[in-house]
Amino acid sequence: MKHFFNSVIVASLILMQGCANVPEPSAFGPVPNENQLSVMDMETYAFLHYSLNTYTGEEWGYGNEDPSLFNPSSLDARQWARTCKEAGMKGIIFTAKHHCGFCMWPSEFTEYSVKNSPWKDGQGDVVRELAEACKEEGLRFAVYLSPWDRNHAGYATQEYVDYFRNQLRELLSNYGDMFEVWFDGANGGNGWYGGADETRNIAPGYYGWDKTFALVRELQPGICIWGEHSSGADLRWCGTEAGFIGDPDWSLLKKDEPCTIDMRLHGVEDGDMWITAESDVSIRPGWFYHESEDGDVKDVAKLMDIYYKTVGRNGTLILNFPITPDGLIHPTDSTNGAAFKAMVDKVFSENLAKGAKAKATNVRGNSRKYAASLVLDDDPESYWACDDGTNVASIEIDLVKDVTFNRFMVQEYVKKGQRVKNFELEALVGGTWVRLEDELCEGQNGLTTIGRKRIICFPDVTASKIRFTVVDSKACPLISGIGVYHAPAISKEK
Ligand code: FUL
Repeated sequence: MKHFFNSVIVASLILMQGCANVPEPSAFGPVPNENQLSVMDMETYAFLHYSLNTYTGEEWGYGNEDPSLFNPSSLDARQWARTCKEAGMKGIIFTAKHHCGFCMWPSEFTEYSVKNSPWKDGQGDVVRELAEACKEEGLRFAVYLSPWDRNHAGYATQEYVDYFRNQLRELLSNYGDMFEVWFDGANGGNGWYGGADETRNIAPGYYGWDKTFALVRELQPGICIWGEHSSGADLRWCGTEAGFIGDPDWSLLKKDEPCTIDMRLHGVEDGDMWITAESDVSIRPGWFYHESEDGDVKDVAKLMDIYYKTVGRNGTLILNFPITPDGLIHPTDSTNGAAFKAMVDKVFSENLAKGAKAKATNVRGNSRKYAASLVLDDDPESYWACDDGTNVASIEIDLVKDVTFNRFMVQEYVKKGQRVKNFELEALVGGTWVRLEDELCEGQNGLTTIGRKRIICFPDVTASKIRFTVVDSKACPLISGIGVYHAPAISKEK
């Protein structure tokens, strides 16, 4: 008997030892850096567009607009920060300088700024007011500094590149930590250029981005750069300003290959650098405020559609709020923004699979450390993993009773790479497995890559079990989260 117990103990120790020895999966392909991960986790953040355009009705100022136009009666950066927070934004990117060249901070390198406006007798600094307001509201702060400057006399010469870098140094040194710097791609063309009033085109390589990016990283080591991928940007433009990212969306590009619009939309499956897709869209048709658009503010239904097609497609969303000539965010924009956050919270507050039973066709080394059930805990660091070489596997979630749902969310453990190429989703409806497709991907057959977060939308289905199957993956799948939700219908009434 004693001999039997000893054997059991020895066997248990061997089993436990075996689990402890299951090797951690290695990373596959490019992985995000810490800065990228922190921005990806923000999911939604705001743009605020505000400049002389706000007073001229333009979208792109020519560069000769009079600074005296800038004299808001009620500029309140705290109202901007509060409104953005109430809309669920985790940070704000501010147009410190748009294409017209007018600086919203008193730059020491130009006279074309708020210091020569009547606002606060030229003593004001919009960038500082917003940086402080963000801090108070617990939001992260960032700047948009347009490389194209239609005011500067030296634009298209080296003198301007030096000026641009000086401005960047000024902004990144004096306003606290920033999460992102945004270098818009609109470049060259006609403009005022200090009175030359002509067309200036720039040669490829003009901005010397490698050097500029090095400066940015030296000044703000925790920042993400939005811009030229070949110089090592962290975030890419997703190819549209309409509020959607492509499907599939790989967070990868090839560093030495030019990036086409198609690559911006979808990334590149066999890319050699990690670069998250960021989608920028305005809550109104324009980026800047125009009274004529007051009746055309995106409503909660449209904003949810955008959310599913951006955050739900492995990217991030920048939602723009224009500032009015008074210096405020318009009440309709605030109301719709808050309704958007309320709806996101409502849809995703209750994971209907919480507490359900999960079993998988393969678990790495049969170890509890990689168990199927880990997809249902709230720990983003735990994940279900398969054995190396097992790239096709299923997980079945037993909801125990019939549950009605219309959203499915799945997350890969991207710290070890984006791996899944295709997956299937099925629901057990009245004893029959039924395939679910994404109703937001019209005409597409099958569900593609996952990445940090993928949300699938479909009409209400009532089922007792769900089966998630990875049908093609670059390496053994690592799934950190699964959620099942029921989104209420959105009423069309305003
Ligand atoms: C564009 C710019 O040209 C627009 O004016 C706006 O700033 C938008 C966010 O990026 O490309």
